[in-house]
Amino acid sequence: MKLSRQQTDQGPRWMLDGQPLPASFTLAELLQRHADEIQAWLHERPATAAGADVHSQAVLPPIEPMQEVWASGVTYLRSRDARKAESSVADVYQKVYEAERPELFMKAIGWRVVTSGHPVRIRKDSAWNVPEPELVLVVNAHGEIIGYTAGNDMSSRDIEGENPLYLPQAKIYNGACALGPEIMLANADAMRALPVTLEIRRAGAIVFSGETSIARMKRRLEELVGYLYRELDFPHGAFLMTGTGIVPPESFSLQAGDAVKITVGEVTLENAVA
Ligand code: DO4
Ligand code: MG
Repeated sequence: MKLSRQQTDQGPRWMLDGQPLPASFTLAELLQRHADEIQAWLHERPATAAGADVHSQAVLPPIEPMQEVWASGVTYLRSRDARKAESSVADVYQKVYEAERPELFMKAIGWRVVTSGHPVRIRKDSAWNVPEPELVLVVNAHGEIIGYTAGNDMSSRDIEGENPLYLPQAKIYNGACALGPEIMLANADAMRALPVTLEIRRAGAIVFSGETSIARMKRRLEELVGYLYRELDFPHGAFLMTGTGIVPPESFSLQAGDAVKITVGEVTLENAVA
């Protein structure tokens, strides 16, 4: 089952497998259910008859304004090596890759998120920028993984490389977080070997492409969620980016006009760089 959110002539509306859910449906309410109740609960929501009276106008990010997006870092060997190469203090990345406690940071609040068809941005005060294609977990209020989507953790490598304490500025700015466009409802077992691909085009030609698999991640998905929920409540549920396993070479930086295409399992996220 696939959830998406669209702007319609009647306002923002959640869709289930392309059919409008009742106007009263919210993701926050769905994410208060336990994982084993969700399918039945969704089947009880009558879709608007054939969507007859609802006309879609634009795709919206599959998140509500109050939901938080968190992110994990250095969960793949490739990310550890890229951080070590860019940083003036390479040691911290080696240590966090090996540590029991993962790196987790807040990436965005729902209203800041963009989705396919909307631009992502690079900071004006940064000269070295990359997209980070990531599996994004959708987690309910009880800390259970109930679905996934695709994500782009846009990152300024020179800012983080100068000093790891600049991480929030390298990671959090306008247009830095893209998710969606759909949420695939699935349990963690269905995600363990999902393929992830990244393709970047410039003036129509591919300038970088790469692929990986969730199976190459060092940490377990439940482990990342377990740390996030240890001392933090998410009454409306949460989204957790799980880290990148694809990093373009050191010589590469995004430019305005580039087209970024990320596929995670069955979800494809496409954004132009503003
Ligand atoms: O330590 C910095 C963040 C790394 C990151 O975002 C990633 O590995 O995906
Ligand atoms: Mg990342």
